Amino acid sequence: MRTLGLLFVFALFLAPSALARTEGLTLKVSHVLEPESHYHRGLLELDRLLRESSGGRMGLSIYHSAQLGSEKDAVEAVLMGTVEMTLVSSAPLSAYTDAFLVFDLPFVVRDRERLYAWLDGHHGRALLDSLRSFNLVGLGFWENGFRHLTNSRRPVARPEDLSGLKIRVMENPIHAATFRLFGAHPVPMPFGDLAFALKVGTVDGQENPLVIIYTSRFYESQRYLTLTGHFYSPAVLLASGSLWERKLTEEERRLIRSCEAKARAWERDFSRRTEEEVLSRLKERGMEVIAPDREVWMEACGPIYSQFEEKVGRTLLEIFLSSQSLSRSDGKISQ
Ligand code: EAX
Repeated sequence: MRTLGLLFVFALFLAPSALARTEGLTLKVSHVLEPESHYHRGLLELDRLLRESSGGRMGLSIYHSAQLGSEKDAVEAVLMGTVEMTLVSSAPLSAYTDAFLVFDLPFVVRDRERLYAWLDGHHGRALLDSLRSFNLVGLGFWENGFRHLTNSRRPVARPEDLSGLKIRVMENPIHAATFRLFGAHPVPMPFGDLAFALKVGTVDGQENPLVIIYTSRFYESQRYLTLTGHFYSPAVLLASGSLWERKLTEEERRLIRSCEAKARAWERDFSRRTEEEVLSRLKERGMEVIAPDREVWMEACGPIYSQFEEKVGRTLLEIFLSSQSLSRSDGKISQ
């Protein structure tokens, strides 16, 4: 009896939250995209996997369409512990760790498989772990995708066609600088304000993966689509450090990690699989699609690399480029 009592006290000490928890655990997770988006579908898959493997004890409640604020707000809420998780593009994380800027360089990602290998290996893990000092737990890199350009004014085939156009960019220094080199007026703005800004003409264009252009119905105000693929955005699934350390048991953390890995693979696959279908739907909705000479765009933004290499970190940049089989000469990168 005494041993049993001691064991019980010991178990309480080891796993206070699980024993104290009489009800299931529903984790609040936010994102800024629409319910048909790859983010939302991937999170639904994570919810399904969590429920299935926890026997219904654990699940997600998903807040979409920036209901809980912009990506910047969402990261802050997770850091403060008021929201448990968020799925955001990696671009806003450069406000915390400069190293995230490496993905924001134009044309730095050419091959998804090579990128996934880097993100899922020790380099990616180290990057996610650098967020721990901000009370953020980076669970894994999901996919936002290759970004393409849309506008309401004219067919854009070369950077000079952008001259005088106001293009919304993410709140990220490399994105703004790149569009300045392309000759546009970059306008940094949170995603939640974008659809309205396009509709009323505050900006003439924007850039995002095809799945977002479709699910956020940007085709309603944007006639021209240029398949530049100038940036690739990874997405990061973040959990609050307070949740992770204080509210979850070891077993629950293990379960979340294993479901996250499966949902991540599912979401990447979904994102890739639907790209072609989404492009044909955008054409059906009346978008004029331009396939530009990408070399010309690469040339135009070459100076960005030397401009930002110190901020990104020279060593990190070299390691990343060589992992992607890219090399740099005269400030330009090539395969
Ligand atoms: O993470 O802001 C953007 O354009 C992003 O693609 C979006 O927030 C998804």
